[in-house]
Amino acid sequence: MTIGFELTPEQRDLQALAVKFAREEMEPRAAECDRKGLFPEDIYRKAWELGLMNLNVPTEYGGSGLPLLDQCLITEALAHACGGMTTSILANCLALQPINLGGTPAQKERFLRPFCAQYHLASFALTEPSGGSDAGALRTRAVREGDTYILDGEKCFITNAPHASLFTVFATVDPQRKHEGITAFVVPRDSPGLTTGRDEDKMGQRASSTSTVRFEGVRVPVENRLGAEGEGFRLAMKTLDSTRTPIGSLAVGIAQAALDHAVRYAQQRTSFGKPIAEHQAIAMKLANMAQGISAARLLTWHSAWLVDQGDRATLESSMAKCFSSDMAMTVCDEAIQIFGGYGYMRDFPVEKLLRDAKLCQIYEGANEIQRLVIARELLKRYA
Ligand code: COS
Repeated sequence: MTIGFELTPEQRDLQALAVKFAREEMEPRAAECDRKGLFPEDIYRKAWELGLMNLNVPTEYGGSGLPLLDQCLITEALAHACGGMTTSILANCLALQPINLGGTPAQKERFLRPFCAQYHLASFALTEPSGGSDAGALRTRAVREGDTYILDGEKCFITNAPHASLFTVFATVDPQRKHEGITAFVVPRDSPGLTTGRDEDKMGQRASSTSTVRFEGVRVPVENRLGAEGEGFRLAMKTLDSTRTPIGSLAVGIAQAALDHAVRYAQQRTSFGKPIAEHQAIAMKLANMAQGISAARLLTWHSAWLVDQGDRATLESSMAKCFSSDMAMTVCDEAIQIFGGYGYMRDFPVEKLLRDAKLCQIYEGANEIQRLVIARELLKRYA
């Protein structure tokens, strides 16, 4: 396939659909949801009705099976309106990806199809209170008894957990075996012994919902295990190889919103007799912001393109996620600076963007982990 930057008519249509939805449905509610910490499920339901959720579910199971590049275009457009809502909309892709990658055809039929037939939310349950970065050291236990596993443990910071009907859960069948013991399961919400905690009061992305998930003697049939025992860690890593790139796009969408606000403000606001955009100090900031956004967008497109070619994109997806989220923090910070005192006030939109961008440096692997992954992959290429 040749390299091109022109979107196809279908991609432009998808982008236009997402932009329209973001402007008409998400943007008008974003500030209120942020202030009150509301979870606007009616918006998520509408996103599902329009085909803006479950983008990675293959067509044979009723989904749209979109290439990752198309998913990134949609993600960026939605995040321009609200990062938190976009995280909740994307969370299904993260939770369903282990089933896509590691499920048998029968499991895909059983677990994926219902998500395309009806609106449901799913959660990806990997992180634990004892630590999220060292995923190989997780403590949730899965003990086999006949044809059933008994799950015991606790997960934390799980997106959409209070509202999810299905969880992809990573547990260990033998903690001594570290990552070799980790096994993935699909666990329905109504499983006795599964409970979710209170909705966390977050700094940003407050329209998404986050809580703990507890497993106390939760019985999971062996048919709900994804792959063999011990294959869960690699499945989680492969999942993140494709889902970190859209997080990069989410950060790009937030940063683009910050730049758009900053440019409009800098063109209207005058000081020393002219619009502040015409002062070099501000113009340089705008130029740097625009450069960072373009560079990040291209990294996300390249990483998504590699995944769509069937290539392993461990390095590129970590770069896309890490660079874009760091860039988004810088751009939002500069946007606040351009707004001056107004930027610090909740009546203006840019401080929310900074709070929303911050999470992109932390979730789906903290940026320190992304740098570790990048360095390891880089050194392999020199070995
Ligand atoms: N694709 C396929 N296999 C992979 C892989 C990938 N992207 N990454 C690692 N593996 C394999 C390795 O090849 C290795 O296999 P072998 O046992 O056959 O050698 C195995 O998995 C263990 O990998 P590694 O030795 O790299 O594991 P580490 O414990 O050193 O750490 C990191 C790996 C730190 C990268 C991992 O724990 C991680 O990504 N942590 C962050 C977790 C995260 O993102 N959490 C957020 C959850 S969603 S909000």
